[in-house]
Amino acid sequence: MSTGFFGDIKPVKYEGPDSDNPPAYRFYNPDEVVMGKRMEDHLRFSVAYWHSFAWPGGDPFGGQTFERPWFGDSMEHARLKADVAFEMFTLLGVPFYCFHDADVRPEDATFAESAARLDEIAEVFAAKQRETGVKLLWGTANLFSHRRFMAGAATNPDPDVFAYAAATVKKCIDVTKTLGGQNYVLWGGREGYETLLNTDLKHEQEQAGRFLSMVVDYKHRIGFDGTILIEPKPQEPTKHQYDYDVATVYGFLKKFGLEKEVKVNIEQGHAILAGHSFEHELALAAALDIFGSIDMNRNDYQSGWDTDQFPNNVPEMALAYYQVLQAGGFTTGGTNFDAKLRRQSLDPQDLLIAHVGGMDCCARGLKAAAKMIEDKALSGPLEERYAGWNSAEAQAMLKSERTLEQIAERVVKEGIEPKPRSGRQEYLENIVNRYV
Ligand code: 3MF
Ligand code: MG
Repeated sequence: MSTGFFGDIKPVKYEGPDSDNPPAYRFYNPDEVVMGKRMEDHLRFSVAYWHSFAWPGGDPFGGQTFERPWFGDSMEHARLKADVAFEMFTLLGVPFYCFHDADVRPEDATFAESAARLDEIAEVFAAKQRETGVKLLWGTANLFSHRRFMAGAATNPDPDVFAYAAATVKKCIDVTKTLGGQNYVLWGGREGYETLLNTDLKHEQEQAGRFLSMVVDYKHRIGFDGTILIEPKPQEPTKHQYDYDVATVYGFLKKFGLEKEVKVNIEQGHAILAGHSFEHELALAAALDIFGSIDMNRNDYQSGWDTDQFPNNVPEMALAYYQVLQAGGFTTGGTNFDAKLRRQSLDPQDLLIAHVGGMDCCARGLKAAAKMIEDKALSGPLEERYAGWNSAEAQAMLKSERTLEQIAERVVKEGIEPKPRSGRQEYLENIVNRYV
């Protein structure tokens, strides 16, 4: 039965580019086949529970702007929130959702009571998943909002907080597994520091390594076959976060021997905060074989902080999906909108419209990327640029069949003088322009 929150709106449908009905898909057509696969199976859209249903609309200068009938601290509120959330997933026709423990139920007085409340809501979710066919893309624990985590969770100077965080993550993995979640995400919002003056960086790195190793052990012990994902972010809320970017996470995983066990959930806005482009982070993760999933939300380029806006820059998104497709596409991952409304967007319809627009932009980006791949628009020139490496002698250098001295000798003997060739950047940029 409908909660009535969204009025008498019908499920959002694909109506084609010419539709002027606001809640309609103009480009996202779930059944349309792109590069041999349905769009829905390529994009694997997911709604983030927290921004849409738990965030009150505050900013650093002001509090709540949204008035929602499910705001409150009781389990009744939590159940109403679940009703409205699944109503929205169904209206949008998204296949997945994601949540933190703290988004879905209020905490209780003790750890055990809070865990019991989580189980109670998980039962509600399980029934709704069966009823609607919506699935869990990933579960996660909120180890950053409560004051107990102010100095970190796994990297807290207090071992009791480390233990509390471990118990919380164990519980959240259990619930994620019960709900058939396809991944489990760890984002270390407080895993970092405010000042080195009070921080034993080496000790905290060891704590983080031990923590993650236990998570991976546990996953295998209980037979959870989802992917463990780390979500990099350089700073905010802490001044420096240990999971700074993809390269930093990879170094950390290598150090603790976890590079085959853990992948990354890359967020567009976090990539920008780290001084990279989104496509850089995606390409690097693919090259390192740790690409997992994406959070498709942008920052305002002027504000310099994490504004978590719905995506709307199709040319940028085309380059991102180009990397996703080049990496072979998603396996357990997907496109999660870790995006929130602007705090003046008060109406229930705004929630729908925001997701519809984001999904349409993703569809356009995906289609442009697929066309570039099918036409070998970029891969052709790329192959040509590296073609010299196909020669037997070049391969011998790569495959450690030559020493530095042997190479030096050949350079002299053959009188090798390299001839610079154009990188053709503007030519390639113009090619991309034809697709977006
Ligand atoms: C913060 C984020 C987080 C993560 C979430 C799951 C609150 O910038 O992006 O959202 O996505 O904690 O890891
Ligand atoms: Mg995120």
